[in-house]
Amino acid sequence: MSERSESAPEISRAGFVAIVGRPNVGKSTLLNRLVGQKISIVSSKAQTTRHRVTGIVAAHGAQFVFVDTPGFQTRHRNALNRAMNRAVANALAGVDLVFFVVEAGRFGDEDRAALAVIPPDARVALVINKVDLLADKRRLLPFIDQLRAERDFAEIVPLSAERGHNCDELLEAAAPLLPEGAPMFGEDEITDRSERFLAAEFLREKLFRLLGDELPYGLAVEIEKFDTEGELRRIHAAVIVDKPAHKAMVIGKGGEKLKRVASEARVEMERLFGGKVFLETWVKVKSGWADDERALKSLGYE
Ligand SMILES: Nc1nc2c(ncn2[C@@H]2O[C@H](COP(=O)(O)OP(=O)(O)OP(=O)(O)O)[C@@H](O)[C@H]2O)c(=O)[nH]1
Ligand SMILES: [Mg+2]
Repeated sequence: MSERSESAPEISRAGFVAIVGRPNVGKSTLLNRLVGQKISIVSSKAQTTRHRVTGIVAAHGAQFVFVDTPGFQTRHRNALNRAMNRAVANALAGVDLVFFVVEAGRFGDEDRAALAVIPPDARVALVINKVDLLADKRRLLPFIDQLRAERDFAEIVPLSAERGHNCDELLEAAAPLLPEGAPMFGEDEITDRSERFLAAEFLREKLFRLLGDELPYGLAVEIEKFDTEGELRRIHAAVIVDKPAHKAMVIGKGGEKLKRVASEARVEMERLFGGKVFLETWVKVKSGWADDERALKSLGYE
């Protein structure tokens, strides 16, 4: 084979694609799958993603700049929930394409509310995720028909983000929907978020995964120090909890829980950053932070 035919095809299209849907449908799993690296955190709990996370992919002659968003919320419990919905609306402004993600066989009021946030003039591709969970594949066609009645979709692609089934087909179908133009980011860039942001997110993911059901929603992570010395990153992170009683739950017996959380987060940071990480963590109580606009701003919420 000649060198020319082995090289990547020229990029002639580029655009922003927002990934939108109700909580827990697999938006972040899809972003990670498309980028080929874990940059957006994932858990089985709803409301895992709280911030806009950008992932950059070149495929089928196009540069996709994906924007993962928090699951759109229909219940506004506090200022944090409002900030998360704001992040969804901001991500939708001026994008070239929207991936609206649903779970195969499930379309309810929460999905309908998320769909309604997408501006009427936006181009939308419907992504039907988790098809691996559909025991009876014959249910897919009637489900697609049901969704067609909800909106005019430019493309409809059933896939499994977790297994990687049909994900490249989604990129192939979406590439022609992006505007013609030169790439907006360099070839080796995968996200516009900083290592500092990603470090906080990875730690929050491990907390979400290793703690009980109620705790995650009162948790946040603040990076207090992030120093790079050659290949080594020294990171000091504070885990913010809402109530004094939660502090002990995060730390665990003999500090065991926090140690495990930090060690799992460190492994993922080292994988993504490509160097050693020295991670120090402690827990800080900030009562009512999730309903305090000023506290939210200082924690990097929109
Ligand atoms: N079986 C199956 N599970 C999936 C698939 N994609 C995602 N999941 C699971 O669904 C859960 C939610 O995934 P996330 O990617 O965090 O979902 P999300 O839409 O980003 O959720 P929020 O950020 O909370 O809105 C996790 O437990 C994933 O492992 C899939 O294709 N098949
Ligand atoms: Mg998410």
